[in-house]
Amino acid sequence: MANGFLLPSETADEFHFRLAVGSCDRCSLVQLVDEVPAEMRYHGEYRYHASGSDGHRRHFADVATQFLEDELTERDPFLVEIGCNDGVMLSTIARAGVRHLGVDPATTVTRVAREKGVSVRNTFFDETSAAEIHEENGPADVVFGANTISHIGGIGSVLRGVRTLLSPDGVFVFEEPYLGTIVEGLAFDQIYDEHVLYFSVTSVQVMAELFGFDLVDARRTPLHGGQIRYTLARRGTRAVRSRVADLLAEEHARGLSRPDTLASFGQAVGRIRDDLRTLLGDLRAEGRTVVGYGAPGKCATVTNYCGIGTDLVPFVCDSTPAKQGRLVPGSHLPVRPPEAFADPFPDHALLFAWNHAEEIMRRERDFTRAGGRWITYVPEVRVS
Ligand code: JHZ
Repeated sequence: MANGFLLPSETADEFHFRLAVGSCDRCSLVQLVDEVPAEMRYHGEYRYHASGSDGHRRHFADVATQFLEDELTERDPFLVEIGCNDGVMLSTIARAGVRHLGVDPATTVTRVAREKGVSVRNTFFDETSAAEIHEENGPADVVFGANTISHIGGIGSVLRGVRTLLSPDGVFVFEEPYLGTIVEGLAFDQIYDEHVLYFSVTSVQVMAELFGFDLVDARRTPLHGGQIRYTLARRGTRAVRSRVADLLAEEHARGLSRPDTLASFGQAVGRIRDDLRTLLGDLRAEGRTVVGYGAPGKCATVTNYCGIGTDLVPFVCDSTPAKQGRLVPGSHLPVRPPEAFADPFPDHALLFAWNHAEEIMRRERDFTRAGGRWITYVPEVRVS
């Protein structure tokens, strides 16, 4: 499990599952074949903090400001966030004094949100909790989710819940990893237990219609290598932006949902694995040192799929205190604090947190100045 960072003493009991994706030939939604139960993924030990980078903090402050300006303008508006994590978005809404509720079962991270003045309900969002929230607070003008809606296998219950909770002219907005970016950019490390659903505009439109919504907007956003922010509204209540038709046409022209497109993606990913293993093996044979940089959820997929153990990469540095002193799930690379990176600098750094490349490379410019080289592997293995 991508966020199942474990203590060295816990390796004997580690949970494993088969990571495989399939696509539905009726609605074209790509999804995990086996889903790890949600209670095993989001709980009091959840270790991902969404505020962990400058880029994320800026992005979500902008999202909140946009909601305040465009959607939360009527008297006493109400916004609900599904999966509020450490309050990276809701803290701006809370500071503006706007009524809000974060719904998130992961008590570790929501404790931080509460410290920022965010109201939280520690539960999963589904049709039952949505009805309770509606009963207690009235309708929501906005229901938002970022990197959470794609985590929920029981998406039907979520959409039924949103239908109950949303005000007549409210919007359901969610931004999630985009199948188009994953397939085209060969970002295979986005595939892991937390990402149960891999949305495309095509599949989200089918999903919206099935549950009485229109997909009224779909726009690209930059996080995690390129995502899409979808806006759903009750059928017939809002004009549909032309961007939706443009993206649908683009997906159709690219054959994004076609089985042969997905099969070629699988083959290209296999080539990346071979190239990366060859490179790391050659560096080891030459006596060069390689350290991993960042222990994102993605790192579990890459290290396990490519067979990267401590023989090739002795440890990984990550700034998240909750991950330090633990092991990357499955591959068991030890996670150390960022200070270990410069003590001394390795010859090469394998950049697992490639979506934060600019921020990390700026922070670690002494490494490059000292002659250090970065290894990236999406969309191809490269040393720079
Ligand atoms: P990052 C998360 O994925 C988890 P992950 C989640 N499942 C999800 O859906 C996706 O986001 C979309 C570290 N770091 O943001 C911090 C440094 O060490 O790519 C993080 O552990 N130094 C909710 O886990 C990791 O890298 C730094 O300077 O793939 C980045 O994780 C910076 C900037 C980060 O998310």
